[in-house]
Amino acid sequence: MPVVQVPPAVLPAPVQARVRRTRWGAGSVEVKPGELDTHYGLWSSGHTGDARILGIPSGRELLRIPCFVPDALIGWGQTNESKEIMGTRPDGSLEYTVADTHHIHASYKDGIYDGKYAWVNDKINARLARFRLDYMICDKITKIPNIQGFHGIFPDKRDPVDPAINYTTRVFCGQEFHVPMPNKGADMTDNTKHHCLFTCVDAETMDVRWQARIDGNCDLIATSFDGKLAASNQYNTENGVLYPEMMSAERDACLFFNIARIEQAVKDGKFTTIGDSKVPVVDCTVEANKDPATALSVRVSVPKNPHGVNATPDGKYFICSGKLSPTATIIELQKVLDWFDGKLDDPDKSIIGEPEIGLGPLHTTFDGRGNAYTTLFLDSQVVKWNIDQAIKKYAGDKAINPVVHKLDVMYQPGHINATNAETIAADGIWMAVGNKFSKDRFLPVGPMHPENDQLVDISGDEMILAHDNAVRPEPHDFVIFKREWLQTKQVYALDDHPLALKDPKDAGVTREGKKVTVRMASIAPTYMPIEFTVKVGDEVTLILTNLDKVEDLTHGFAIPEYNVQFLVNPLETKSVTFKIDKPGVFWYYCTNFCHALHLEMRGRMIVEA
Ligand code: K7E
Ligand code: CUA
Ligand code: CA
Repeated sequence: MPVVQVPPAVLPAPVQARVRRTRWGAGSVEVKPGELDTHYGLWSSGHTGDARILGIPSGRELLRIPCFVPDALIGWGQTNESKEIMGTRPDGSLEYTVADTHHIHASYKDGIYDGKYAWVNDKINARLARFRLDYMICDKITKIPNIQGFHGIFPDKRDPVDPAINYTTRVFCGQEFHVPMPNKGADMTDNTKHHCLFTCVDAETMDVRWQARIDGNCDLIATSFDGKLAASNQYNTENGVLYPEMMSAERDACLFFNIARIEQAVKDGKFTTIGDSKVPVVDCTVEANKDPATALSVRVSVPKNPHGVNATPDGKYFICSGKLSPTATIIELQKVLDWFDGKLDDPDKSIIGEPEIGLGPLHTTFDGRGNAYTTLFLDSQVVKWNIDQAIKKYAGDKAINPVVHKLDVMYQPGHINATNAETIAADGIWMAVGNKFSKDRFLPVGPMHPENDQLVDISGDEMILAHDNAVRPEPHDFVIFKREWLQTKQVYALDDHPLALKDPKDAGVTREGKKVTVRMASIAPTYMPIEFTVKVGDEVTLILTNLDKVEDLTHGFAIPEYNVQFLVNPLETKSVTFKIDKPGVFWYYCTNFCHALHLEMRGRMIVEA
């Protein structure tokens, strides 16, 4: 949808206000009955450990996608298929049942999203989950070895060397907390032996390709549109353990990685390994990378405990926020590449702007018209500022004020993102702001407050607050993009599962000793079979295929006293395995309203003593 720019100067003031509101692009936030949202939002969920799909501008939550932690609705963490993705202990129980998702990003092709994958991190247990966006399910989880406090992620946007690979093939992962390497009980109080790693995961196989040992830590990650650079802001260049130590330096850094050189070093065998891990680890510490001709990484200094690093949609700059400094730092990527090529003597000369924007700057987004929008945690504001003006000011024109507008938000904002803003096609229509506190914005619900996601119209000169949206704590990051970039499939294919029951005539029970396999079909309003008999001491594997192929015709399957409940969507197959330990009659039934005879959709598991 092109933004219609009506020149307001030629209109009377009251009309200007209306024109700006209704015709300057964004229009009404209301999505009327029968209408659809114009944009998808991918939201992390924080310590509920999953991800969410929102419609924008309505702000409606359309779906939660479980990944790291069990989900009672769909049976995630209970079905054999989901347990295999999540990882189990030898006794079959889940390896982890808690997670903390922060950063979610989607796969790229030609600088925009290709609608194929998205990834999210688990900060608690150092895992990376991948979502298939066609089915909107988690299909792989990778445990990152050797690290703790896995925080930032970002997919690359193309290959640094091969021009034919114009799409995502890597996901970069940052480690925030220093640990001994290996972390197996030695060097526990010797801080000099604690390190952080920057990790590269293969986007397709989800195998860990390589890691890079660094000084200081990683926080957020950004990648360049040309594929050549990835970077992490570092708030703890001091390698401190206590927060006063972490705040002792006036400037920390944005640490740049030269991806092509690192991968060449891995190919050339210039790496070590850590403990039992086979992952190649290259050396990206400061001391080892002083010579630009061979350096794998370089630090650009950023004032004090920066948080957030974001790539501008024109591909030219990375912007870091000061957090403890009231500034944003603009780093020109070509100049960083020039340093690696020996054409720039000091990496800090890649800094081409450092505007003062307000207190507690955290994250930045863009409108595609040259403006940046940064959250100010301490001021409870979003500041809109002009990147070119900030560059001109830094170059010497002190009279310039790059700040365009400030908007109060409610309250203490963290992440921020505008429509299409992480791509080359930022459209400057809507912007969402994730506020960590909501205080008085909603009906009181006791001590535990919701958070407040606010939507802002950024299509005009000034930002206009469009609506408040109470959210369950606590999403951190999110991306928003036009709905045309994502085509989902509404029905599974029977061949997606090797054990799908293709013909209801094959439904029934087979037994091998104490192992019983129940192959079952659901066709509204019945299961096939509607009765089966097992014995105490058996181990039952029940494989259920939903043979209804009508969109939206989802069935549930629950067994009382056996702790079984999961969903099967149209043509989906899932299985559960459980021990039989109680004799009696147990009505299995459909939990998901599917048909006029939904309540009649039930059958009996008869358990003989
Ligand atoms: Cu992305 Cu919340 Cu993990 Cu900033 S972090 S606010
Ligand atoms: Cu099937 Cu309700
Ligand atoms: Ca610091």
